[in-house]
Amino acid sequence: AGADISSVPADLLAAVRAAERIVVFTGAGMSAESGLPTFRDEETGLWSRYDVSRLATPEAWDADPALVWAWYQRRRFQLAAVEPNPGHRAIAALGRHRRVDVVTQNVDDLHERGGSERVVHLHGRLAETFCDTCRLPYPVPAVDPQTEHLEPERCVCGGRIRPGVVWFGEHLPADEFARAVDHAENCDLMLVVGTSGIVYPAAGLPQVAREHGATVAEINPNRTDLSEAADLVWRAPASTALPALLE
Ligand code: BJW
Repeated sequence: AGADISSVPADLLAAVRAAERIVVFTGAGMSAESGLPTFRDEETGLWSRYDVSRLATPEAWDADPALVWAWYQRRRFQLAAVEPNPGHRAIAALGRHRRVDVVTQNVDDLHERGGSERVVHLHGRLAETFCDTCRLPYPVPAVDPQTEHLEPERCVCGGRIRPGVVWFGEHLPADEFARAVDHAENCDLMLVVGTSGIVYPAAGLPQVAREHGATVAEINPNRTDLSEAADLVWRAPASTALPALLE
């Protein structure tokens, strides 16, 4: 479904036009129309097909690193084959003449490839890899594994090379989270795009923004845990809503 400027809610358009500092807080729905699956959408979501406890936890890594590594290598490989969508590009375009900070839960790099320069990654980056023991960065190329299992490479220290993402039960990178809180406290508009708002502490950021006086607007085709607390809601997909709203 397309969204042109005439379908943009007037109060949302007015909020964007009035804002001096905008935070765009994004989740997997932001990249869905680029071809990357979300986590929790029924049928298409990654976790309708995979068991999260076997893949996205430190316990999963300890139990079967080859299973986890193969899954992430496949996703890293897929990422190289997709492109930013018009939503990513619209956010970047707005950032060229306004202060826009992107705070993303996404592990893809589509905001950067779409042209955004100010991007905080709360849950790490698929493109990065590091040693699970000495924790030094250890870049390895993305490959498409032909099997369910793929042994991770070894670091010189003997540790295993793991994906540079934040699993359940792991702490978010402290510096990135601190920057996200700072942006939330100091913006006057937060656009919450394509996140279910289930995963904490990231999902607490809209509340931080509200408590500091910002308007919070949700852009999502579906209702979420954050909808009720949002000042404005637009039920629309990111790739058409954002260009109509921001450009
Ligand atoms: C569209 C669209 C379109 C579709 N356009 N929209 C309080 C209570 C209970 C538990 C906790 C708590 N606080 C913390 C926890 C534990 C846990 C947690 O939050 N659990 C909850 C599930 C309850 N949090 C953590 O463990 C975090 N760490 C932490 O808290 O550290 C402190 C600590 C340490 C030790 C002990 C205790 C505390 C870490 C969280 C790490 C999250 N990692 C993942 C995986 C990353 C790697 C990977 O990619 O594999 O991050 S989980 C996954 O969920 C991923 C995402 O970033 C994250 C959020 O998902 P997102 O982006 O919202 O996606 P979906 O699929 O959920 O939603 C998609 C949305 O898009 C939907 O709304 C659609 O409608 C929409 N959509 N098409 C626009 N075209």
